[in-house]
Order: sequence, then structure tokens, then C-alpha cells
Amino acid sequence: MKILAPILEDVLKRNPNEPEFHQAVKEVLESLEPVAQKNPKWVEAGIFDRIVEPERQIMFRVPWVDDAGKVHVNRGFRVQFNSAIGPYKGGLRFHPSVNLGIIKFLGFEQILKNSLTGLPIGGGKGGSDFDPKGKSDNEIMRFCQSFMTELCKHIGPDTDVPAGDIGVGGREIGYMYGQYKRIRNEFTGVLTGKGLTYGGSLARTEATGYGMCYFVEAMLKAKGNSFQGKTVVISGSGNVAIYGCEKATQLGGKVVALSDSNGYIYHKEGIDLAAVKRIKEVERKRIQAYLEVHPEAEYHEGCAGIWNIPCDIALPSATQNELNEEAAKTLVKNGCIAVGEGANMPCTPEAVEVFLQNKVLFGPAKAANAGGVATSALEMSQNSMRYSWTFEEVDAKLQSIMANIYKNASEAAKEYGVEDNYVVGANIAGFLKVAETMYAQGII
Ligand code: NDP
Ligand code: 2IT
Repeated sequence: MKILAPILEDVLKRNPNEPEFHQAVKEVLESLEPVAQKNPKWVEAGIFDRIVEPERQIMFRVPWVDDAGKVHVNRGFRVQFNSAIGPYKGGLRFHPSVNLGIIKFLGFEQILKNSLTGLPIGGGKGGSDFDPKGKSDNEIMRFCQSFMTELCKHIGPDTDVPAGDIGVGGREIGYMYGQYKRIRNEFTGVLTGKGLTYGGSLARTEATGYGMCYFVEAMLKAKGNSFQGKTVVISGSGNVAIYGCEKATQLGGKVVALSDSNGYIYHKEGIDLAAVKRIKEVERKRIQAYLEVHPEAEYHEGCAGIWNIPCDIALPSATQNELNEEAAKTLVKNGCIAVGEGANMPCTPEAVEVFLQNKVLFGPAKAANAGGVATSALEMSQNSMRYSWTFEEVDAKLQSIMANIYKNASEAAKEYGVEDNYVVGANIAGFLKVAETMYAQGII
């Protein structure tokens, strides 16, 4: 890296103690070096300097009272990273590990991911260090109401449209939507991932997992291969993992493992997804409870061991940096041919290098999991029209969006001389539209 090295150095210096943000920016700037060399006018216009600095970062106090009457204080975040091509768009994460650096890494990735979808959405992300585990519905509701009481001052259907992420699903979106409507007295599409009775889109729940499988299927198809008859390992057991499991199975794969942060289940005969949905979506229990229904399956403590299971396709769908170099080497040794990142940045840079070196087809998060936010943008369109498409219509649009993302990432990789490197391809394809737009809109 030559032209962009000083920008990375500056990011590291000005944003201390934010290793995930550093990691995300480093990967992108490395990919973009040839783009900078080809486009000196973008360098002169400070496009690269500006894209790594959020337009706005909001941090706020979120006080709430638990069922025993005790007061708690959490920290809320919304990073409005880039609005060149549309309103800020990106999820909200509720997890104790959340801090400003995590939200910035996610918001930065979201700029390029959202651009890749081909839809008019800018990049943003938010959340809180609140831990939803073990909380009652009433506690979750009070927290969501307090969080939205502040957040509602900064968002709007044409300004910034949050959605779900880790720890934020339909229940939380419902409570936050209710509070927004109550305070602002507006019934608008200010959040996506809404319930179907108040403006949600069919297929949004399924979209990230389904989209990931459509992307992986496209990578496989280009090599004359498919999901048919493949053994699949998926980490996590949340929204992305569950619907990734559903689509991988529909496409002819056999999913044999799922996990949570405590451990993983291994079911050689294939995961019983109806049981998983009941355990996770209805009963909100740990994945270990799967053994109460299927005592013939195995449960192992510790989530990292899941990558030791031999598989053809690995779909890390839990969290950042969950799959390291050693795990990548084990997967390669066991014959893995394709990896799709359902989560955001689940593979460490060293792991990605192992996959690329060994010609494992690698679908990076910005491309592979973009189906979720793309379908959120379709929800926004439906809300603007005050109309709803059928499940089949939304799913058909999702399939065509994922096919386009594959095409654009693979063509960009080819054009820049790194065929089959979808990491570089996705970064470049996503960046070009944002850079062109930032250039056209002047120094702002
Ligand atoms: P959920 O909250 O539904 O599920 C998260 C899953 O990941 C749970 O099984 C959880 O286990 C596990 N997990 C979370 N944190 C950790 C951790 N630190 N170590 C190990 N396991 C962990 O979230 P989603 O399925 O929505 O999100 C999963 C990933 O997909 C995230 O990276 C998210 O950013 C990304 N993503 C989500 C999209 C969406 O539309 N929902 C869209 C695009 C990307 P446990 O219950 O033990 O915490
Ligand atoms: O990481 C992501 O793309 C999401 N969590 C989904 C964001 C959205 O606005 O649907």
C-alpha cells in the first residue's frame, strides 16, 4: 500500500483502542490501493480520507428499571457513517461486547455493503452494551423504550432507518417502533424488520440467511458445483444461522451443526430445524436444549470447536473474528470448498488468507450477507408505496439482487487482476458508486 498507507496510519492514530474498526478499514484500504492509483482526482478530493470518518457519532445514556426496581444505566450508540447514496441504513446490536469501535467497524462495512445491493441506502449502525440474556419481556420493553426515547431525535424514514442485528429481532423492533410512534406521532417506515401487521416485509426475517446461500450457490455454480449433497456447518443459532440452515437444506445441502456462545451441537443425520426454531424463536433457550429433543445428537462445550467438524461448506453466522487461522487450516485440511460469511467479519484476516491461498471459494460478509439489508430497503420501498409484495415477489427480488452482487464483485475482481478474489471484488464494486457520488456532491 502506497497512496493509502498514510490514511490508514491516521485512522489507527485517531481512533485508539478500536481494533475491529482498524481491521475493517485496513482490509478495505488494501483492496482500494489500485483504485486510488487509477483515480488521482478521488485522492485529491479526499474521498479516501473522508470515507473513513463517520459523518456523525451519537452516544447517549440509556437508563432503565429492572423488575426488582433496580436502576441500570447502559450506553447507546448510533454512528451515521455515510449518506452519499441514501439515508443511513444499518442494524442495532444489543450485546454486552458493544462499544464505539464495534459500532464503527459495522457502520463502515455497511457503507460498501449497502452500495453493493444497488439500492439507495447509506451506511450506519447502532446499538447498546445492554445484555438481553435472562431479561423478562417487560425489562426488554422498558429498555427498548428508553433507548428509543433518545434515538428518535436522530432518525427518520428519510434520514436514518435502523433495523435488527445481534440481540435485536422482531420483539425489540416492535417495542422500539411503538415508542417512536408514540413520541413522534408518526406512522412511518422508520425501522425495518417490522412485524407483518404494521408495515414489515414478507421474507425480511429469512433474507440474510437465504441471501447468504444464494451467494454461495452462485460461487459454486461458477465452478460447476452446487449445494446438492454437501455437508454444511453453520455457526450461531440466531436469525442468520436459522434461515441459512433452512435455505442450505432446501438447496440440497445437509446442515450438521449449529452453535451459540456456550457450545455447539453436532447432528450427523442433519439438523431438525423445526426443533431449533422452537427452542430459539419461541422458548428462547440455549442450543444445548436440542439434546432434550434429539438425545442422539452431540453437544460440545465451547463454540470454537465447531470448525473441527468435517464439512464441504462453512457458513460462520455468529459474530466477528469467530473463525481464526487455525480453524481455517482445519477446514481446508478436512476438504472444505466454500465459505460464506453470514456474520459481519467472522473470519480473521489470517483465516481469509488461508482460504484464498488454498482456493477455497470465499464469500465475504459485505457481499454474502447483504441480502438482509437489501430486503430492508425493499421494506422501505413497500412502506413508501403503502403496499406489500408477496413472499414470492420479495424472494425473487432478493435472488436477483444476490445474483447481481455476485456478478459485480466477480467482474471487479477480474478487472483488477485478482479473479475469484471476492474480498477485493466486493470492496471495489461497493466503493466505486460511493466514491463517484461523494465526488459529485463536493467536499462535504
Ligand atoms: P442473533 O442475535 O439472532 O444471533 C446471534 C447468534 O450468534 C447467537 O447464536 C449468539 O449466541 C451467537 N453469538 C453472538 N455473539 C457471540 C459471541 N461473542 N461468541 C459466540 N457466539 C456469539 O443475531 P443475527 O443472527 O441477526 O446476527 C448474527 C451475525 O450476522 C452478526 O454478525 C450480525 O451482524 C450479522 N448480520 C445480521 C443480519 C440480520 O439481518 N440479522 C444481516 C447481516 C449480518 P448467544 O445466544 O450465546 O449469544
Ligand atoms: O449487518 C447488517 O447488514 C444488518 N444487521 C441488517 C441491517 C438492515 O438495515 O437491515
